[in-house]
Amino acid sequence: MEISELAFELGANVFGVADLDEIKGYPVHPENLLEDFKYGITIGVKLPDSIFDLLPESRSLYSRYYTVANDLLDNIAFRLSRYIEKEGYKALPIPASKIVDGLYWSSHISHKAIARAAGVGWIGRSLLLITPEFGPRVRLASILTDMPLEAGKPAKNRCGKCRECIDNCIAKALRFSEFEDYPKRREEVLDVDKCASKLREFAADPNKGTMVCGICIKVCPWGKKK
Ligand code: B12
Repeated sequence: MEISELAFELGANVFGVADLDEIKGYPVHPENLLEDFKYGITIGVKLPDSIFDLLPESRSLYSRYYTVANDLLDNIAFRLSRYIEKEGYKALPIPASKIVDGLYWSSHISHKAIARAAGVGWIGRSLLLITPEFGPRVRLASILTDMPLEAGKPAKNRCGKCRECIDNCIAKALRFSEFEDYPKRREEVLDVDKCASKLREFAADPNKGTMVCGICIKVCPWGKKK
């Protein structure tokens, strides 16, 4: 069985492979994280459209399925890693949503960087990974491996003149910036503090309890029913 077939069987809705040379220079943690690995597998699960279409009223629902999606992604990444090891290769699953302490709102590696390099989508003006099929309505995880796989080609930005995310961000945290593949600095596009404080506001609400907002996801035309 192909590893992509197994991923879809386990519940993934998006699958791709990136040659890690494509993200050479990206600040990973720890620094030698990529040493043993040649490829980055990207997996994504799609959240139900209604969760986003009914925002902001549905934010407590989004809060619950945000966690369900993370758990499913971590489960799929865990089981794919076992499959890769049984095939005699190395595999390191990276959790869907883990902020590494001490790093300014960063993690071990950027799932979006791997997904873009794999060609499953592009980095949009919301700074989110936009897929042609589901827009940004997917959550991501990654598996690093030395298993010989066929890598995809990085995807080009297809946001065009659209700025729905920027104009509708309730924290006014998004800035307009012209970039083809990805902004050299995250801060060119996203005021992290403004976004994070809005998320903290929602997380403080007992009916929600997790750092979710979702408006930049809701308004993206690529995610809306065609
Ligand atoms: C820390 C974090 C946050 C922080 C900081 C945001 C940020 N973008 O860094 C805060 C709390 C603000 C946040 C907010 C949100 N987050 Co968040 N977050 C993360 C987390 C845990 C780490 C991200 C990280 O390391 N950032 C560091 C910066 C530098 O990298 P980056 O933003 O990931 O992407 C940059 C690089 O990839 C770069 N790049 C791409 N290719 C290459 C190649 C090279 C060589 C280089 C140098 C750079 C580069 O381009 C990107 C833009 O600069 C990731 C999970 C993960 N491990 O990736 C989830 C993640 C990015 N978040 C996610 C989501 C959904 C959100 C929210 C919508 C929350 C919500 N659910 O309502 C908001 C949206 C904010 C926005 N519009 O970006 C999803 C995005 C899914 C998607 N389709 O894109 C992720 C992937 C979680 C998941 N498992 O799906 N988040």
